[in-house]
Amino acid sequence: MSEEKKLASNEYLKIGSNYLRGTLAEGLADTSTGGLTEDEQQLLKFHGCYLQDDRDIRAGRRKHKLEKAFSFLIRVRVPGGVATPEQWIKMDDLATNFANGTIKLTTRQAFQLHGVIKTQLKRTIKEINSAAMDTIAACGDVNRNVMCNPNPYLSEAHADVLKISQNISEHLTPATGAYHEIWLDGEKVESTQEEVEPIYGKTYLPRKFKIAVAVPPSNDVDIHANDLSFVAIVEEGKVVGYNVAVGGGMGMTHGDENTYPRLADIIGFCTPEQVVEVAEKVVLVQRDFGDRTNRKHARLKYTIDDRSADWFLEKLNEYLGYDLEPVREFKFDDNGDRFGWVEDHEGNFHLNLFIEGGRVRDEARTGLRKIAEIHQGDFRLTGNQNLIIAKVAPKERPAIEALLEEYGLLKSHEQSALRLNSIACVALPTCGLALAEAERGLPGVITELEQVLEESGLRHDAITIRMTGCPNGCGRPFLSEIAFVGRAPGKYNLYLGGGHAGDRLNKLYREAVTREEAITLLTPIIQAYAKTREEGETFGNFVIRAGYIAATVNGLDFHKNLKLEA
Ligand code: SRM
Ligand code: SF4
Repeated sequence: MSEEKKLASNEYLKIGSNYLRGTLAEGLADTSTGGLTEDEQQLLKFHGCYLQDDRDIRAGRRKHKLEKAFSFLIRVRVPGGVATPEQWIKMDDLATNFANGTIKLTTRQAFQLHGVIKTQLKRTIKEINSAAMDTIAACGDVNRNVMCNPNPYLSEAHADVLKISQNISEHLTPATGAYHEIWLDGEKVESTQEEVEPIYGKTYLPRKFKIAVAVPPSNDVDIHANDLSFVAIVEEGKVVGYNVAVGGGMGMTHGDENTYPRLADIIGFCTPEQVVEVAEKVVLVQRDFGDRTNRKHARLKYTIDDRSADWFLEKLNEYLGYDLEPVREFKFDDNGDRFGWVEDHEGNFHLNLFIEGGRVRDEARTGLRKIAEIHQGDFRLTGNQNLIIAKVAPKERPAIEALLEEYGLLKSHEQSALRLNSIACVALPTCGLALAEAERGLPGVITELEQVLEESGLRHDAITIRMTGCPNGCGRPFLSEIAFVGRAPGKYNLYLGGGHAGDRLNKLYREAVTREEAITLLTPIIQAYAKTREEGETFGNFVIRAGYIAATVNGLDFHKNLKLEA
């Protein structure tokens, strides 16, 4: 038998933190630095914040022997992506008063504020809570913001899945009083009182945990990037239950073959009444069997690969005390958004706007605030970093359209289909892990590719394209038809051949190319696609059929990468 491995250092930190308190309160009160200690930074994540610094000015400050330009990222949970106009206005106020003047809509339907300085952090979080939102468990080794298909045209079925995702979110929110104590001046739990964290226990989960609820034919939440997903099975307009998918994930490290993106396994079916219990038990199996010795091997995908999906299902059934039913049939068409106005069964209207890179700024921000001031419905953040102005009553629509027109938003979705199907993660200048640009880099790459698309008559053909500043995969690049994954400043690994519905991983096509080289490589492939594609053939399928990407797994390629048929 091999020697018992040492736990990862974060495990000791969690055990010793007294349910996520540690020395956070003291660290935040220390005004001699804009930063926090390493341990405090790790604990702060469970409270929804990251310490960052402005990387654009890092070198200059180092030269002048100045402390890094520290500031904080705050991630605000929005379960299912639904926010009220009041909450939008609050985020807008906070962006102006305490952050960098922008609101970031994330790939998991949450809000982010960047650039909040230490002395304003507590006040900002208090204000977020005053608008009935919170930041607890937006990050950290716990369940994160629960995603849900946000498209309201799905009528009753949609209302059901939204409720389910909100219930899962509530059930899996950590119970610790630390959040209230540190940020909201809540009463201190006396040290003699034993606090309990009923689901997670003292050491929480081995690693982050992500859940999504999808409604076919849309896979806009990208189930294959989530540890756990529920796929609604809708019959005659009613949700009869959910397929259960486990073990999806994106993150990998360049050059480390033990890390890889992985598609989820669809292992069974449960009724709507069982969903929250199934979610809890999946979390418990991962809590008990996940690898706590190596954080690069601690996600559920590795727990399953180490033991098999059959083992996992057996264990889950054992924890549940009953068996999941067999998987039901379903089909995804795509993982993008459906832009423009739609009318629902109640006669209300919904407008899916395109927000490039999810960054709400300048004129668009002013316009959306003005809309929030008069809007009676709600706002829905999509998993593709876009925004739906939802539940617009017919009599409300002209006033909203006038504002959209005034602030240049009405035609936001009249872009090339490539741009509309793009995602870029934040990357530079705030992300400490970025190796290359993404949010600031992808728009220009698309502009250049648009020329080729235009000449080839493909302006309106949806091809998914995603760019991330590193292989952690925050923009879910490995599930797109074209992906740029940051390798070094100005250099990307180019991937091709993902499934158009996010149901097949793409493959590495060329390593460490510049943006210009990538465009030169892509140009003839796009031209060939225009000329020789078969009826209805997606770009991802074409590059494999045409032989640009090998259709066989050679042992080094990604796990389970062969599912050619969508
Ligand atoms: Fe992410 C870490 C941004 C969705 C996988 N992610 C980070 C950090 C916090 C960097 C850090 O640890 O210092 C990034 C902050 C950048 C910044 O300045 O804002 C960051 N991730 C984001 C967001 C904001 C990207 C965006 O442009 O929208 C997304 C916030 C989602 C949210 O609201 O919760 C975001 N991150 C994702 C996704 C996509 C998803 O979940 O659907 C993934 C891939 C799915 C997955 O988890 O497998 C993802 N982020 C990671 C990883 C790699 C995890 C892994 O298992 O290897 C890291 C690094 C880590 O955890 O060590 C990371
Ligand atoms: Fe940062 Fe990498 Fe995530 Fe992009 S993919 S936000 S660069 S961690």
